[in-house]
Parts: sequence; structure tokens; C-alpha cells
Amino acid sequence: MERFKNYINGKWVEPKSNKYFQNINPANINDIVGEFPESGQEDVNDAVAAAKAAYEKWSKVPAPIRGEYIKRAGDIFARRKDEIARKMTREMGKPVVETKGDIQEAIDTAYYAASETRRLFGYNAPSELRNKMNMSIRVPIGVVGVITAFNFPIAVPSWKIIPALAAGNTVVFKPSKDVPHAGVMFAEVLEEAGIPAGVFNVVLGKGYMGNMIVEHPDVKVIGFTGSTDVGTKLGEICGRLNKRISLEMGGKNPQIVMPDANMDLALDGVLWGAFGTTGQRCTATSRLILHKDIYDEFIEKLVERTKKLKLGDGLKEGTDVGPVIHKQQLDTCVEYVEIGKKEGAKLVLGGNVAKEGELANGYFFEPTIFINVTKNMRIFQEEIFGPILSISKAESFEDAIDLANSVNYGLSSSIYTRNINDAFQFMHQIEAGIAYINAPTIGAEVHMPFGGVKGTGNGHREGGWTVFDIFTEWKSIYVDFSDKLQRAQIDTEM
Ligand code: UN1
Repeated sequence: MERFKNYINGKWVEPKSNKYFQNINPANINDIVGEFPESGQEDVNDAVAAAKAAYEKWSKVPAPIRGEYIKRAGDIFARRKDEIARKMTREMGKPVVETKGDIQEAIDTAYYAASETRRLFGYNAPSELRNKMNMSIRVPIGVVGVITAFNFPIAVPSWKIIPALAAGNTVVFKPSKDVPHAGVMFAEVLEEAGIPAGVFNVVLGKGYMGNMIVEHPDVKVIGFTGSTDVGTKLGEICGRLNKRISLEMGGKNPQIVMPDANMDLALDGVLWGAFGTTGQRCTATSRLILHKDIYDEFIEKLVERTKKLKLGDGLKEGTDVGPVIHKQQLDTCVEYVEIGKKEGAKLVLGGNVAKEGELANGYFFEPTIFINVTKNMRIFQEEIFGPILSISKAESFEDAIDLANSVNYGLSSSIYTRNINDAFQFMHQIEAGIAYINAPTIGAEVHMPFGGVKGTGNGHREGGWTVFDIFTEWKSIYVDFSDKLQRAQIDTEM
């Protein structure tokens, strides 16, 4: 069995903890992907020290030159796309077509960030005094800690790591314990791209390491994607330490379908949004809100279409839905089906652990649909992160919006309608960071701001130009070329 290492200060090193854990393929638990370091405090300290030392030089490399390294990393991801995709599928389960899309997000992020290194615009502004000029520029911050979830093993880390590096920071990355191999591959790509030693470091291990990174005094900023529970705890620590943390947490994303919508399109949308990535996206469609006029008919068609989805190993041709990530997640799905039934929702499809043939060797759960779900139910309110869709009936457009907004999350949202007024009302009224019109709740593009409101986030936006607000500070500069003392607010003659 292959044994993997941490990547610290440009070298592949064994963990000082001398501990390892095994990671398995969720589609076949007899297939062990490898042994990975279960790192400890000393390993985190080494990685942070390397990143801190490397920052001195890296932050002074001209931004467009940093962009050259990043562009190269994009090229390497592109060259290795098929191979990395298959390894990612083996490690986390989603079909290869999706893991390829995952890597494409990193490629897009690299090319976008590389071009942004020639911009990273600041502002200049007039001074209130004569012969004086004001400007404000972005500056890097220092060592960035990156802590991410399993479901987008390359894409989501890339949204943080790549812009952080482009802006002149150095990085310590801890991938989810469920996808350590992806973390290793990320480091291989940056190593081949020639990123100098210490600029990017990977320490593998389990959840407890999040705290070690966040609490380390030399880590200045944190980029986190994961559960609302963990994110909130890390946010509390950062509040105490006056550290910036960008939190990208849960979702309970609604798709609304109005009677005037293109029904086939709305069906395609919810199938992809709810069951793509086995529902394990923070943007997944976990609630479907149907206008009463099409409620029964839409459900009937949706159940028929969902039955045709093929559950299986993501490495096999023709698989639509892969396994969930681990036993605990499978148990969570079972538990929520029980909760839904007890609450009085009606289960119309699925609801079971899939056990036929080879599926018995993995963590497979049937695509599941509940109908007659109401606001107060837990399956309406809580993020499940599995292939379970809750359907609710709306009496009117206003009722649909009210239902959509009646949760403590606000990441993504969608409406299917051909009515331009309803579409624009939705864009304005929906409480979410992302709104789609006639498209599913999943499918954000990397050059647009990504993040959410309410329990989903803490006001930051990854992606696009906004990500640089997370990984830079503003410095305001005043240049006085009058050769005399000019007092602001005082020597301001009309
Ligand atoms: C996530 O689930 O954390 O918009 C990210 C999407 C993908 C990214 C999802 N581009 O669904």
C-alpha cells in the first residue's frame, strides 16, 4: 500500500507525529487508497514556520511574475486533468465527468487569478490639499491557513490557495481527512510549477488540525469551507484572536417552479441540482418548491426520471450518482429519512441504503424524494448533504418566495419561470448569495463572487474579484509634494 507524506518547505516529509491513517474508496470499502499522515502540532508548526520564512521573498516577487507560476500550475492541472480526475473519483466517489469539472474549476481559477495579477487594482483619489496625492493599494497579509471539505477536493481549495498566492501570501493547506490524496496532488502540481519552497505547504490529518492552524499566532488569515458547526467554532476563535476568517458553510437551497415554466427544463434542473454529486454540494438543490397548479404532475414526472438515475461506482461509464463519502454520512441519510417520516412528510421514492450487488461494498444511498414537506420540518430546515430532496407546495408566487426564504441558510437559489416580473421579483427578494433564473442551483463560475448570507457565511465572497478582499489588506498612501507642512482638515483654503 502506498504511504504518502506531507509537503513542507518544498520537501516531502514524514509526519513528526509518526502516525498515519488509511483512507478508503467510498464506492468499495475494500479498496484502500493509501496511508496518509495523521499530523500533529509539530508538523503544523513546521509548515507555518516554512510559510512565514517564504513570505519574506514571495510577497516581494512582482505580482505579474507570481502570475506566471500560477498560469503554469493551470497548465499542469490541464495536462493532468484525466489522471487526477480518476484518482479523485476513487477517493471521494463522484463520477469522473464531475471530477473533471472539479479540476476545470481549478484551471479556470488559475488562469483568472494569473491575469488578475496584472490588475489587482487600487484606487487613487484627490487630496483636499494642494500638491498632494492620495492612493490606496492592496498588500498581502502573510501566512494563510486553508481548511476545506471533501466534496470539491481540488476546486474549492483552488478558490482560496490560488488567489492567496497570487496576492503574495504564503499558504498552509489542510484538506479534508476524506480527500488527502487530492491535497497531495495539489502540492505535486504547484511543485512542478516551480513555486518556491515554503510558499505552499500541505499538512494532512484529521479535523482537530483545523484548530491548530487557526490558533497558530503566525497564521494571519483563514479560508474555510465546511459545516456551519465547525465554521462557527473557528469563527469564534478568530473573533478572540482578531483574525480574519472567510467562512463558506452550509446551504438549504431552493428551486422554485412556476406554472409558466418550461417543465422539462425544470425537471432537468432539479435532477442535476439535487442528485448531482450525490447531493453533497453546499449548493445542492435540497428543497423543491412547486406552485400548486403543477404540483402533482411535476412530482409524478420527477419520480419517473429519478428512478432512471444509475447509482454506482463513479469510475464506471454510465453512473449518474456515486456513493456518499463515508459511513457516518450514510447513517445521517438513514436518520433524516426516519425524521422526515416521523414529521409527517410523505416518502415517495428511495429512502434506503442501496445493497444490490456491488453496491453493498460501498456507501450508496438511493435518491430519495419526500413530498408535502412543510416549513417547520427538520428536513425542510436542516442541511443533510446527501441525495434527499424535500418538496413543498406553494399557493402563489409570494408564498413560494416566503417558503424559499424561511430557512437559516442563504447560499444558492433558483426559479424556473417565463414571467419576467416574477423572475425579477425573485432576483430582488430571494435571501441568497447566488440566484439562478431557469438554471439549477449548482454551477457557479469561478470569476463570479461565491458565498452566502445568513447561516451560510460571514460576509465574505470567494471567487471573482471579491476573493482578493479576503486575502489582501488595504494600505492608504498620501504623497505630499508641496515641500511644506500641510495640515489636513485645517490648511484647506477654498
Ligand atoms: C461547494 O459545494 O462547496 O456551484 C462548491 C457549484 C460548484 C461549486 C460548489 N461550482 O455547485
